[in-house]
Amino acid sequence: MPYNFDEKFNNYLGLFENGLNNFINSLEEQNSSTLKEAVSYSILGGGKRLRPILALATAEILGVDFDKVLPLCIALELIQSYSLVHDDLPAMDNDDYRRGKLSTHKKFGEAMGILAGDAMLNLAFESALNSSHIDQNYLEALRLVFCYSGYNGMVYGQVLDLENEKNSNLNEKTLRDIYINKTVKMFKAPLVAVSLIASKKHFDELNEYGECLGLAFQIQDDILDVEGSFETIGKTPNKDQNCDKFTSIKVLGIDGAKNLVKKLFENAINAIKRIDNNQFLIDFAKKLNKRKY
Ligand code: GRG
Repeated sequence: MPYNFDEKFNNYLGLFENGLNNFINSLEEQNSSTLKEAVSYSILGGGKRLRPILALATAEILGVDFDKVLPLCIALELIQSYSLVHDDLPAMDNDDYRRGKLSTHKKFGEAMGILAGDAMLNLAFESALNSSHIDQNYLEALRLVFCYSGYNGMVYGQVLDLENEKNSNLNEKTLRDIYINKTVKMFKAPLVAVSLIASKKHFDELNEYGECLGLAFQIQDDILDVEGSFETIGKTPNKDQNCDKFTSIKVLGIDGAKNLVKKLFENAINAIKRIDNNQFLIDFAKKLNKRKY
């Protein structure tokens, strides 16, 4: 069959959504249905599913069976969704909308927002370990995912982000540190975790691709905050601007930020050109470069 990006994307998406729906449907019915409702609300319907799609595409490139990585894909999306639920809480970014609908705490109350997020993180462990293919490589992949999403990754990035929100002396180095931890590591995780499952095959190329892609994605997020609308981004626009938050726009200006995004996507493509069967990941970067949400 001739290669077609949209078709391939939708195949990966279908595979992932099917696995995720099965996982959520299989959650035990409890005396109170609230937790399942809040978890389902937070993870189903909405979300671009970029990280699981990157994992599935990498699996195909490296010749790893999809059923080996699907539990990890579900774990990645549970972590992604919990982080957004917690990020929207009043104590953090305080946003009433996410993925085009009321944020979880607005729908279910603040305590349920916290608890649904906690449950999703734990469900991520359950999903990741619910595999019949657990070997040393797989355990290394899991260790990396939980490292990149936690103390030495996304959670640390969120701490830096909160601590530096109002820091007008913030320099480029600290900003990069925030972005690498808050955003980039969760982009690298699906790529390099699958490489670890495949005995580190093409680790460096995938790592470099993920780093450029993640950084470009975060700077785009800063641009979309300024230029996007609620209808396109599905959350409150101008949030950073209104809070006078220190972002890449402050350091580079809007045109400088756009130029850097372009350069980073080029670098991502150059990195992945060094491996075979790269067309989907090249096109993925090109598509992301044009994103409006
Ligand atoms: C609360 C521990 C904790 C961490 C929060 C993810 C995050 C860290 C904050 C959310 C706000 C933000 C701008 C994060 C940077 C990464 C980012 C742009 C996430 C949104 O990813 P998308 O666009 O979201 O892939 P969907 O909804 O498509 O999954």
